[in-house]
Amino acid sequence: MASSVLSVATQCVSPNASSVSINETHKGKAKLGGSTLRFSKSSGRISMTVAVNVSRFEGIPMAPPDPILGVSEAFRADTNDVKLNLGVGAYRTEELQPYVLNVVKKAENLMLERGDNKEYLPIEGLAAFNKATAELLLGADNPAIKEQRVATVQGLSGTGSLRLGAALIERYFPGSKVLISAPTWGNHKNIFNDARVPWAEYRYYDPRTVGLDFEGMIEDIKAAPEGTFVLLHGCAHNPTGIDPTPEQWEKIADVIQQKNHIPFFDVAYQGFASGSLDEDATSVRLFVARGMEVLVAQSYSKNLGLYAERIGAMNVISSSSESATRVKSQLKRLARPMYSNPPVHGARIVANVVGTPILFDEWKAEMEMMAGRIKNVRQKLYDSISSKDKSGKDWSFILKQIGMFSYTGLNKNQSDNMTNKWHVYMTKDGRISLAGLSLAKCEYLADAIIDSYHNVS
Ligand code: PLA
Repeated sequence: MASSVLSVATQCVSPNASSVSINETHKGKAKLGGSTLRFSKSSGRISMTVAVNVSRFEGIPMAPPDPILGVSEAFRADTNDVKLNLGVGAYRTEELQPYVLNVVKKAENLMLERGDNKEYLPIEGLAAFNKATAELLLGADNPAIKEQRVATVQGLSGTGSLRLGAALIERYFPGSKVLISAPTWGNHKNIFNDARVPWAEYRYYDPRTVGLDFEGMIEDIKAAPEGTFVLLHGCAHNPTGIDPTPEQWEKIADVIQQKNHIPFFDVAYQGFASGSLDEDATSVRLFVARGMEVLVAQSYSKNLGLYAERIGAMNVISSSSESATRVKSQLKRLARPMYSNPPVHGARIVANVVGTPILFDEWKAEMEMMAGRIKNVRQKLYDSISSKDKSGKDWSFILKQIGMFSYTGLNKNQSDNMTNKWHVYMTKDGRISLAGLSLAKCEYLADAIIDSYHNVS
């Protein structure tokens, strides 16, 4: 622990005091319990400072572990071989190993061959990346892109891009609220709290049907004051895995348009939900095609497996190119004092993969493979649970959910039992990441879920 000076006392102290020694240079120190006394002598007076092992950070309390990333820390500490990490949404192979996509390795080789330098990027990021990411999101021939109505700024993956969007709201829409789904990805609340943007919830999940509370959602969006930002998950809703149908998306767009709200999409799983980049972007494109102004945060953590590269983007689709230019200038102004400019490596990988037709096609195939593996374990988990559980409970919701997660409906006690008894690590809201599950472990997981569901209240 760092020691700090608690008090400075200037007093006459005999240099001959038993525990004290003063050297030739008239300076000295002595130990007293856990404290250190320091002396210096000037003009016949001895000044004494008492350094005690009490930190000036004493007033800072211990933060709780993160509800998602903290699960990985607990997992690492468990020495039991049967342990399974279904906490964080990170793709694993059937052997439960992290996976670096082949297209990523190829893009990195290209970068190495070219000998790309490490100069700072502009504040808004790599131009080739910004172009590629907006086109991937909206479709290259989208009129909004052609009309230069899209302000795109490279961000620190999905989280950093959301944070930048939140900062824009805080600065230019003071007092405006953001409506978020109940439940939502836990970090959404932290992001808006830290950006000092007030938020409220709209109904989303109906525990009775283990499905979407569509009526509740529409009512709550309707009831919000005009000009509210509505945070929507572009696809593969986290944590529930429940997405609106295309017809429901149209109705959601109707209400948002009627109420003059501003949709704010979080697109963290494009291509990862259905296996198709275009299909997973239909929600966003539907709003843009209506001429609405839309905010979209993108992430390449999951679909390109670039988790630690922190690559994503904040896009603002505006109704005019002039306002898009102004918005972009302000996004840059917000970014500069926060992190100055974004990292280049992930941006180059994305730009190379999206901009090289052979790599782009290979990426799509690898994404289909990953999405397919998740669908396979989803099916196997359902088959295992429904054949083992004789209680008659309907587990078909597992198959109806989409994306990397399954929202099991297990409560906190039951989730604790999964971890404490079965060494299955998961978030306490009952979410499991199927991307961290193998076909080989489905039977084991089914036993754990059945035990926790029926034997723990
Ligand atoms: N938005 C949603 C809906 C997410 O689920 C996540 C990641 C992000 C944004 C941000 O990811 P990024 O910053 O890496 O781009 N959610 C994970 C990881 C996969 C996490 O909590 O950080 C999850 O396990 O929920």
